[in-house]
Amino acid sequence: MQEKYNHKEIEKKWQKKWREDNLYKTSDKVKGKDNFYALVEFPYPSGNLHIGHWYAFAVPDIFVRTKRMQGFNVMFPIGFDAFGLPAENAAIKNKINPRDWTYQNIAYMEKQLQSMGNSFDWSRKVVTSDPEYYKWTQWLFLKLYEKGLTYKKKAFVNWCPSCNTVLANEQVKDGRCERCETEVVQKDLEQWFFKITDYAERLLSDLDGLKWPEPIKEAQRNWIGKSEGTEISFQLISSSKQQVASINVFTTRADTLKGATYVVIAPEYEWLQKEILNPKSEITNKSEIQNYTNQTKNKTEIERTNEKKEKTGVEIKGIKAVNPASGEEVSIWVADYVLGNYGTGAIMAVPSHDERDLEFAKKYNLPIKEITPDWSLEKFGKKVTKYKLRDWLLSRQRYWGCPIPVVYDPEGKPHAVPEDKLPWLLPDDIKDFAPKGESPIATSKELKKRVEKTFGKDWQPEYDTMDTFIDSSWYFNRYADPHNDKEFSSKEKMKKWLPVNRYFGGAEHNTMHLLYSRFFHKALFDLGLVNETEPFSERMNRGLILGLDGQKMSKSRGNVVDPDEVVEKVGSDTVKMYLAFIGPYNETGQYPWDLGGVVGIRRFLERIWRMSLELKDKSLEEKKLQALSSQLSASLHRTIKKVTEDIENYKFNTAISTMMILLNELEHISKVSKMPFDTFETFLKLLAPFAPHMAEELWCREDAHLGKSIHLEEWPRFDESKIREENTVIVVQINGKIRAQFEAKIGISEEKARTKSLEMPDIQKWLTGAEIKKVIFVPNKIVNFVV
Ligand code: ANZ
Repeated sequence: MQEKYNHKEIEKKWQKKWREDNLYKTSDKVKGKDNFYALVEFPYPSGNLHIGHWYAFAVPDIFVRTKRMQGFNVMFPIGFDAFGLPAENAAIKNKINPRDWTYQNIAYMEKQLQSMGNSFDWSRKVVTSDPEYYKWTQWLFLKLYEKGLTYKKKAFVNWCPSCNTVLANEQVKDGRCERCETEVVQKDLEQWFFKITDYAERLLSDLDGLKWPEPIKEAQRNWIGKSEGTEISFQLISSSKQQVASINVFTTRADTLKGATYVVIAPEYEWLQKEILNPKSEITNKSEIQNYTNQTKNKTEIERTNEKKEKTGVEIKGIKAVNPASGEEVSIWVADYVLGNYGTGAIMAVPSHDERDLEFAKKYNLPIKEITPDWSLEKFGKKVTKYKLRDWLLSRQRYWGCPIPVVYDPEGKPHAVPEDKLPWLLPDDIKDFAPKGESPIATSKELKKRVEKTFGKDWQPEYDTMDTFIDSSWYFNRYADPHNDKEFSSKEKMKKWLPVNRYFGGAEHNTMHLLYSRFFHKALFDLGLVNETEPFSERMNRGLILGLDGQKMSKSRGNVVDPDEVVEKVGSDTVKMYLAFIGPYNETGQYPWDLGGVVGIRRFLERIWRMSLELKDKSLEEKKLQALSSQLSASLHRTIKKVTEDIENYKFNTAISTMMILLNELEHISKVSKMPFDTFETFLKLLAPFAPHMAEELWCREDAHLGKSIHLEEWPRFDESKIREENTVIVVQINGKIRAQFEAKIGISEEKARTKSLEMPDIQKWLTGAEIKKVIFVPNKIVNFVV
């Protein structure tokens, strides 16, 4: 009886051995090798690895292992993005500390990740909620603060009434909280911001130099939303024709100025807010306007700009605006389809050319004036550039986040916590984490005491914590120097690794994480803290694994695939290889999990196992003696070429099918003759990134390898000249019917092919007595005698 492929034993054994040997630990420099930095988005410690994590981490490992075998000194680090709301929500539900919840999950997930058998360098692990890490998040926050890139202001913000915290625009999906789907409202609150808008132009123009897929770049361009237009000034006059004020409108269509039949200002427009409170104002319907602007406060930006929703507004009575091109007096309105924080917060409405204005004009019976667009009208204005991008709202009224290292003096003025007091620790004496509109940290006695003791009586702590996107905006720098307690990461070490060569991730990060990280890196570059202006040279987005039913996996649908269960049954190598086989990795497609496919891959691995055992029965001498037939040699080199190129282009699926074809051939050959052993060795090397445990096991069974890991072997090279097959089969036809065939050297001349055909008894039989009228020759393929 042949030994069975026991994945459990093999996988455990090799994972332990690799760990003990520190096989994937990367040093910063290896003589003669170039560094290569491969990055996967570090996971949130949600509690359990799901199949999505496998897809995100196990498949890129194929690429990483190949790079290592190709002679690069590869860094492939991993860590945990450990702060965040779910920990806090779970803590509230289960009455435990978010810290305990998080660290329990990390311990469990680390074990699960080990069972994946990935070539992660665990010695570089970072956990964003460790004080050793967040000390530097705070330090970086303060650097940006010193540079004037961090500021506090009162602003209308998105507020989730269920999570009781503010949300960044990016965290509001269709007017609802991204986490709990509660409808988001607007609140006027003092909040901290990063001035990402200062970097809008650089974030946009530097996209051109990045080797990123075009859809990601396009998503960022749209998000930044550059718009070149004109600011045009409109005079406001009272009913007695006195000039009251002037307002600037922003338009991208200055050529339509003559068609502007009314002016609209946003409810937040500062001048309007002041006028409402001004007793001498000429406006006659102040309370109506005030009611309207109050109503707007409950609406989100998404609602206000929703084209399907009916537009609303109120005329500002008692004053008019003068169209500078026509001199006509037009009415002024306040309407919430105009946003306070875009352009100038005011528009000229041209119903004959703008859909929204037309809809509004029809509803309120406003004039619609047909005009011929005329670019000479641009003289009324000055040229301006506007961006849709807003400053990054970074403060959160929640506990489980990096504390903002700021304190307030008795006058309420903010001060940075001095560097030598970092990490500014998250207080540990909080009992109730339930959100009440203010961070639970406000209940900490320890923090209050700490602040008074350190800074003086009546000094107050900042209770807000940072958005977790800050933690993930610089983690890739820390991996280069994860244990440094003097710097966030040394510039010298970062120089060895950054920018990241390949960043594997998901499309959900096209705008938030990827844009925030780019902003951070640029700001740090300007501070002289990093060596380059862009953190990630190449980025790819993977697709999505669906449940067996072809639907998105979710607990409520009951279609979630538990990777632990499958790994237990068929092994990590099979799961990884199946996920690589499911579809091209860099196309954001959706792939349903398919049990048949899993079984297919498992069988493929079992066939390789059997073949290895069969070969083992033959003596080494005999095996080495076998010369490769030119056909097999061509197949082998063609496979090496295809697999190498496919891996580089993330087409792991077609790389696997090419290996399957080669295995068929190898099986066939080993049945009819002795299979050359070095061919099988080459095959194992190609297999190593895909099924690292099995390849290692079969490799190390050969005495000749002296127990040296296959993962340290050199990647097979292909020889282009061997790919070209030397022989071909020429088909001989008579009147188009196949009558014989013979093997010949590629490039055989017409004359030789004809002579050879005529010598064949089968052909002579057919041609006796016939007159050859014509010979048609298709090089390397056909000789056809027309009789
Ligand atoms: C007159 C006009 C005529 C306009 C026309 C468009 C078409 P983008 O490309 O997105 O920058 N606008 C300006 N500020 C606004 C605000 N705060 N809230 C809502 N809408 C605003 O769009 C610029 C156009 O959007 C501007 O050009 C303005 O309408 C409107 F046939 O002015 B336009």
